[in-house]
Amino acid sequence: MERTFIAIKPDGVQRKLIGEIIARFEKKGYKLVAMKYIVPKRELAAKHYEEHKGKGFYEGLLDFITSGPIVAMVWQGKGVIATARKMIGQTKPLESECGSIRGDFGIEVGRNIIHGSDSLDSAEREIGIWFSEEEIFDYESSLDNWVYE
Ligand code: DAT
Ligand code: MG
Repeated sequence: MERTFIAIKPDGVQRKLIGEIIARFEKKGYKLVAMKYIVPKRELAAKHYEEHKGKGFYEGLLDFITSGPIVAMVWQGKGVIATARKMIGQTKPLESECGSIRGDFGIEVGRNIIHGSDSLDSAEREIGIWFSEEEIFDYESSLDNWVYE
């Protein structure tokens, strides 16, 4: 089953959006299979955002993502990578649809609340950076038959 890496960034935590965000993914029908609450080390953040190395916002992005606790998660389910990106919205919150997380709760690109993997390759890469196999729990849920036909 498909998996994606989702992180509630320091602004999302400070803004008390942890419960709201987790509830949206739960209510959609996706399964939380891994979660940790951490202040990321700069080395970890740099690995996560290595595709942006050299860009003007890169150092500031690392400063921000390492500035406080974040909620790192793996969510599992059919189509979860693309659907999570829809649920999250566009990179710039002001360009995000209302109803999406960034569209509903954010204004600035540097305070856009949440991260989500953008492809199968990045999902696999990011999950591998943040979690070991033993930290991911693919359990059976009695709700599975009510979510999937
Ligand atoms: P996304 O998080 O939607 O995948 P991205 O991968 O292009 O967006 O960029 C990663 C993060 O970097 C993004 O969530 C916020 C920050 N960022 C991107 N573009 C930026 C810009 N032009 N100015 C400031 N921060 C930016
Ligand atoms: Mg990205």
